[in-house]
Amino acid sequence: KFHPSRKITLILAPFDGGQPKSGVEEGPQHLLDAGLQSQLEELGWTTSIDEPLKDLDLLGLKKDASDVHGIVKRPNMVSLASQRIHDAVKTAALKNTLPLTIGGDHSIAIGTVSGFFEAQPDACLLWIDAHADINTISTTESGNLHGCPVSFVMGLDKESWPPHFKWLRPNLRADRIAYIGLRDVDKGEKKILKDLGITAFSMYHVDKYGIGKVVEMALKAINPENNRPVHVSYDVDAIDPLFVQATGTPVKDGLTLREGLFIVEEVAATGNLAALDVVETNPSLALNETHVLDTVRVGCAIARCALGETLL
Ligand code: Z70
Ligand code: MN
Ligand code: MN
Ligand code: MN
Repeated sequence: KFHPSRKITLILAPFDGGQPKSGVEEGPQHLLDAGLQSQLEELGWTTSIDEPLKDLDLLGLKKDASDVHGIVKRPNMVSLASQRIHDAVKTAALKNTLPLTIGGDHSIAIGTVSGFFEAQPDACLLWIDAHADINTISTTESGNLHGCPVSFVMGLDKESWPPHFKWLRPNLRADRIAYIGLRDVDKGEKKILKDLGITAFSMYHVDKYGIGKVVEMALKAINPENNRPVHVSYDVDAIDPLFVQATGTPVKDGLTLREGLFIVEEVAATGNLAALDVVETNPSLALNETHVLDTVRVGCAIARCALGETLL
């Protein structure tokens, strides 16, 4: 029953406006150059690249110092890009293809999650990350919108939103998201996770229960009958910097590469993976070419494992 269409729409999101470091917009091209598309075809998927988004960086979206809303940086740029990505993901899902969005920074998930959940309102979301990315406009200390996408798609603190996000209709419920890999969560974010009762497994839980039990518990919480489409939003910084160096905010003591791949293998085994994001690959932040190749290879491996490579 694994995604019966066996068709992937590759959505390239070369976007860096959700955080300060440039280079993350080069992520998608590096994964393509590493052979991502042929690797997926090899697994039996038909792939097509969403044409309009190839030139996301040509939308005229330049970092502009006057694009601010209080402490929040580049609300206009992030809103325009995520609206475009929202449309692409929604269209891909409605065509019964699996949207695979390659970032770019994690602010693009404002578009991927809201778009996918418009097409599949009964879906659930697995957020794999060192960070919770659930800061609101009121709690963010950095003003970087890649630290806020989950609060947007949940509609938290909507009164404070920059006016640019009027197009966005929040459609993610607190009982439909689970986290794995957390280890760098802000105080304000911890309070939100607690107040809303969101299922969140940090590295502490991975050590305590083992990754197998953690994935089982995460899926049980958001998809108890195993009948919901699953969206996985995968920030490569969930995996330890030993394996993933080329990313904007490496945080030590993360998932081993095998643990990181196991998570998506297990989702593949449920047969319900229906949307995937792979974000925060930043080739400019590596110390050497080996680091770039390692990180890009991990990005491709996440996609392949999610799409069934290791299923027997
Ligand atoms: C912090 C913030 C973040 C990724 C950093 C960090 C968020 N909580 N996400 N790197 N990928 O700025 O809100
Ligand atoms: Mn490059
Ligand atoms: Mn992160
Ligand atoms: Mn993230």
